[in-house]
Amino acid sequence: MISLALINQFLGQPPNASEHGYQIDHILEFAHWFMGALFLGWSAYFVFVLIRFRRRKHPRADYHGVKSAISTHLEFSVVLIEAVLLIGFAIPLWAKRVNEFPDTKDAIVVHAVGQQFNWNFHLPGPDGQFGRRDVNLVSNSNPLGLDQNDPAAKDDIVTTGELHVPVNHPVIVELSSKDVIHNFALVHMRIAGDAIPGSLIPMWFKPVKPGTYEIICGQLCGLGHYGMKGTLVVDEPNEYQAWLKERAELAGGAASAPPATQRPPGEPAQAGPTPGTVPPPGAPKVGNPQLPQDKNAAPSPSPSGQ
Ligand SMILES: [Cu+2]
Repeated sequence: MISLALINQFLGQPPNASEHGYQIDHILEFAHWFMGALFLGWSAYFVFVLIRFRRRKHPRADYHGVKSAISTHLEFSVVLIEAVLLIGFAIPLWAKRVNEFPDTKDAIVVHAVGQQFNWNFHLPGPDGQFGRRDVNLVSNSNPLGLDQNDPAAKDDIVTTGELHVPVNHPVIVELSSKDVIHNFALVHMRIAGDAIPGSLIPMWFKPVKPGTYEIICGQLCGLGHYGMKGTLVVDEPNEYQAWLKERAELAGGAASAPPATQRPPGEPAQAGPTPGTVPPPGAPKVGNPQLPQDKNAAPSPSPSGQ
């Protein structure tokens, strides 16, 4: 039976690293073998028909057609097997994925936000609460527009391109997008979900094998789609805690820095000493914060190069 299972590997499927993934692999194995058998069966039938009804032997067409019921039985068997695959396996597995979410108390909850052509991740930090995000605060150094004035945002962690999760722990990823439709695809975890602007779409998985895996975008989202990759690192619990601590320290450093120069519209400009964000490397110098915010914002080059 082991060699029967090799069809997935033969077709280039990477090894599974999630708890539910083996169920998906079983369906794929069965479907691949079943389709292989159908391909051979229909091909053999096609060759048989070519020979059996060749013109030399039947110069005139027979308008009565097939009298035996064998093709009806065969067709019915194929439909039955496909119905069992769909109703017996695929739909229950899908229902479990979308209905039986783990309790948010036991799970790691992460926001994944797609943009051309990157994945940004927002973790709530030790307080377990996501800080407020505002599209008006989005800048090169603040890709998610995290509002540092919100107390819940102080300990939040924002990373780009790399997400760490602990092994054997359910992870809920809430997907959204800043621009077009992307698809957050974790092939090794056998899970994927569309990231759609204006929606928050949850998906979940439980990694069972520590390692470094690829995050890809599964929707053709623009010219740079091919490069829209990230890294999912499944850590042992102590490594995960170390990563969290390191990230929280970085976030804490940012939180203790002066508040952002960019304010939501309508909010009065701050008096007193010059506030400023920490500019990203290579960004032009930030000028007088009293100027209108669009002059302060670092220019964001169009990623698509249009
Ligand atoms: Cu994309």
